[in-house]
Formats: sequence, C-alpha cells, structure tokens
Amino acid sequence: MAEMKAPGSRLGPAFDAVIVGAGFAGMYMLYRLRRLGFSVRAFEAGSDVGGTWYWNRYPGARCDVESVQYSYQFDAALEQEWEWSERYAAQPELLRYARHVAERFDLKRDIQFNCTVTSARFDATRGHWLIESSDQARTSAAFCIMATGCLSAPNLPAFKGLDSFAGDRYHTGHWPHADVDFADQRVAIIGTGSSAVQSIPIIARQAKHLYVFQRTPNYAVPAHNHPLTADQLKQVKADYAAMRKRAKQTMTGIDFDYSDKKALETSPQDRQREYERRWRHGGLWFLGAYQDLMVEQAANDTAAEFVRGKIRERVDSQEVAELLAPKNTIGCKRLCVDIGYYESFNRENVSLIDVSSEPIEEITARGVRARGIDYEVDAIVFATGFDAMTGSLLRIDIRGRNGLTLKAKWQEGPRSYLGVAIAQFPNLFMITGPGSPSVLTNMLPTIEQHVEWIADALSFMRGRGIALIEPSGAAEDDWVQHVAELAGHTLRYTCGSWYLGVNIAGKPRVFMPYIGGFPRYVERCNEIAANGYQGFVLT
Ligand code: N01
Repeated sequence: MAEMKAPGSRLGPAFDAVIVGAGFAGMYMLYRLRRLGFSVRAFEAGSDVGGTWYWNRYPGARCDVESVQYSYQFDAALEQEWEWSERYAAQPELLRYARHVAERFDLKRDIQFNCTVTSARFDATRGHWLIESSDQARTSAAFCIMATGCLSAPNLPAFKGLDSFAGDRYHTGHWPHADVDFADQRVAIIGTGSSAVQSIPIIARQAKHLYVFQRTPNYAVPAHNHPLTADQLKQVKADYAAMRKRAKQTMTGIDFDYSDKKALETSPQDRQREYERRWRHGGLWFLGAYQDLMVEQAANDTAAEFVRGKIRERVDSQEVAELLAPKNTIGCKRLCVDIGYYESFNRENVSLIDVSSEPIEEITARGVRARGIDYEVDAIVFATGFDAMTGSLLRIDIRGRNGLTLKAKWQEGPRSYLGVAIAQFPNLFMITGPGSPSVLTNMLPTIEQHVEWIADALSFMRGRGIALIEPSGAAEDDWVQHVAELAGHTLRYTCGSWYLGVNIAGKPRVFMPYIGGFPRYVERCNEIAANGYQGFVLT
C-alpha cells in the first residue's frame, strides 16, 4: 500500500485533516482549513469537484432554490464576480460554478480525485485516523471530516431480474458523463420524485415513447424559471449582504416571504387568493403561505387541495390527473419544483403506469413487467432516489474507539451531537450530518455554518493544545431526544419519505434532519462553542 506523508511530518499523522468529498462542503472545508494553516488532503470519488452536481447530470437537473441564494457567501468578491444566468441554475452551470471556485482558490492541488475512501479507523494508541481508499492508498490525519453529502448514495432497489435487462440502464443520481440521447427510443422511468419530475418533460420530448412507473404521486409547483436580466443581477449584487442576513433569520435559510398567518384563521377566498399568488410566483415559496401548513392537517389539506385542483387543470385526461394527484400531506415528502411536468402527460408518447397497488413484478431482458403486462423498452431510467443522509457515511467502514463501527452504533438510527460529531468517534466531524438542519434548509449556508464551526473548533483546540474532541454520551443522548421531539410536532411523519428512511428496506424509521429551523440551530451551536464546547469531552 502506498503511504502518503505530508512533508516534514515524521512523528504525527500525515495530515492535520483529511476531508472526504469535494462537493460544496468539502471544497469550502479545504479552503477554510488551509487558510488557517492546517495541512489538509481531500479525497473525491469523482474526477472533478462539484459533488451532487457532478453526479446528477440527468436531463433537466437543476436547483430548486434560486441560484442567487444557492451560492457561497464567504467571499464577497466571488459573490460579485459570478453571474447566474437563470432564476434556477441548471446542473451544467452549477458545475461550472464549482469548478470556478476550485480554480479561483486553487483547491485542486490538495484534492485527490478518482479516489473513493473505503475505510476510516480511529487509532487510539496514536490518537489519529487511518484512512484507506479504493486505489490502495493509505494515509493518516488528526481529524477526519466527512463531506460526503446527504443525497449521494444512489438507491437501486433490488428488482427481480434487474441484471437481465439487455438495454441501457441509468440511475439519475449516477448519470453518465457522455451525452445520452433517447431519440427514437422506448424508455421506462421508474419513480416520480424530484429527479423524475425534472427529467420526464425532457425525456418525453426526446423519446419515441416514455412509460412512467409511478408508485406514489408527488406534489409539484411550477418553477416559472426565467433568465436573469442584467438589471436583476445588479439589484441582487447590491443587496447580497442584506439578503444573506434576512435568509439566516428564516427557518430554511432562504430569503422567502414567510407568512405568519394561519390558513385555518383565513377565509377560503383569501386563502385561495394567497395560494394563487404564490403559485404564480413559483417555487418552494408556495409552502410559506401559512405557518400552520406543516403542523395542522386541516390547514395542510387546504394547500394540498389547491395543488390537486391545478393538476386537474393542467392534465387533459381526468383519469390520468386523478392518478397524478397526491392524496398525502403536501410538503411531507420534499415538494417538487417543475417545468412542464404535468403537461408531459398530455403527450401521446407518454404513458403513466400506476404501480401503487401492485409493485413492479420484474425487470426482464426486454423491459419492465408490471400488472401482468410487459413494457418493452430500449432503456430504463431508475429515478429511485438515495439512501439519504446516512447512506454515504455507512458505505465507508468507519470505526471509532475500541473498533466500534458506525454501522453498529447507528443500527437503530443515526445518533450524533448537533449532527456534526459522534460519541466514541473522536476528531471525526460530519458536514450536514443527520441531526442537523441540512436537507430542510438551503444547503449552501448550512454547509458554510458547519464548516466555519468545525474550523473554529480546530483552531480552539490548536490554541489550547487539545488533542481530541468528542461528544459525551449524555450530550449526544440529549440531542438525539431533542431532534426526535421536534420532529414529533410536524406532519412530516405522515408519509413514507426518505427523511424517515422509509425508502430503504431495513433502514430504521427515524426522522433524520433537525426540524427546529436554521436560526435556532445556529444559536445552539454558537452557545456550545462559546461555553468552551459544552457537551464535548476535550483531551
Ligand atoms: O428520489 P425520491 P429523487 N418501485 O426518493 C420511487 C433532492 N433532489 O432522486 O415515493 C417503484 O424523492 C419512489 O416511490 P415512493 C430532493 O431533496 C433535488 O427524485 O417511494 N417506485 C419515488 O417516486 C429530493 O427529495 C432536486 O412510493 C420506486 C422515487 O422512486 C431528493 O433529492 C432534484 C421504487 C424516488 O424519489 C431525492 O429525489 C432532484 C420501487 N421499488 C433531487 N423504489 C432539486 O430540484 C423507489 N421508487 C434540487
């Protein structure tokens, strides 16, 4: 095995910190630690930076948070020089942005690409981490920082006959880098989550025929995407600092107009007007209409019925519209933001196959068999989502004190302190781990907050000669309980979402993200740091 050593480090670990992943989280962590004078190495499975936006190249992939908000804010010059072209940036532009950041801050010299970290083990004798990767390399670091992403372990369900299919097979979360052209092809797409909602309109325009296999319909609101004009960009750039500040005061870290009114205290006419106004504006903003939408089922029903009405208006066949109209709580699963999704089902070359009551029977050499019918296709697109939040961590053999595996520790669900550190795993940090707001917020500010908090902790330790940091078992227990208690007050328990791990066979049913909102979470993190890292054991 190759051993990588940092220059001049004969006794200690090769690096002060190893970062796993070079998406937006890993890139900023690298930048921050390097500026503080730590020696750092990042490992990335892909051949380039970008994380989510490197892997999710499926047709139509784009962000559902407005580009000007889904961007770094740590460097004012970067913010001013980058020009977003559209309200919601598409994947190629987001990837260009990631590459620009990497180049601008000369990050790539400390990133090892095409290198999947396979194991990370805490060596208690030496007090550091031993990290191994797929290319047989082995290194060591005082700190191991997981920037592995929340939605980066694709889920490919074990369909019977999966490997027998003779045509082309794709997963939206692991899309090929070469162009995929579905012209003149018969295509099946399995799943109707955000990835499918974005890709279906485009695949439908290319393919000879598209069969959409839907198990659960999803709510989608229109994006009303548009190019950003020079004037709009100028206004945003003049207001960036204030906008970021406003955003940090909202639950989601997005500068939205969140109403403080309640749907159930508003007349049906006013409610309809407000939903209509938000529908015309477009995007996730729709769910900010009333503060009781995610707490009171009756309030939620009013928004859900409004969207169902819109689906009936947009889809010509009322039979298809009824199948597409979700019956569950709106916002329980992640709300989708669409560009022409429902209208795709008005096309003659698109068929909706309802597999809600009878699961897909099998994948055959020639296609998909469902409800006793063989759908012969040239290609199958699996838009079947991810083993969210814990998948990317548990696919690495992570071992803490006394050889304790993370898999064993998290057997009944993820346990952490602040979603950033884990008892029995000293000097291991997670960026946007389970137990932090992460996927319920705008990922970029959330990432920045974690990175800065971790960097501050490392500086604090260096300044005081502290070698190890890890949460106490009691602090972790309290946090896990707090996260669960908060989640119990929302309607998000009412459906089988990936937030709860329900989409993965055998995964414990635990609501993984922290639902108390970004400001409250940040305040708690800051208090803990200000109190000398309260709840952590420092050695
Ligand atoms: O995955 P999903 P996704 N048989 O888990 C179906 C983010 N994202 O990749 O609901 C048949 O939402 C499954 O059915 P069901 C965003 O946070 C963001 O679309 O389990 N169907 C479901 O329909 C999002 O929430 C953007 O009944 C099966 C689908 O596959 C998250 O990523 C864009 C099945 C999976 O939907 C995940 O989205 C894209 C089976 N055996 C993604 N197994 C933005 O806009 C699964 N399904 C930024």
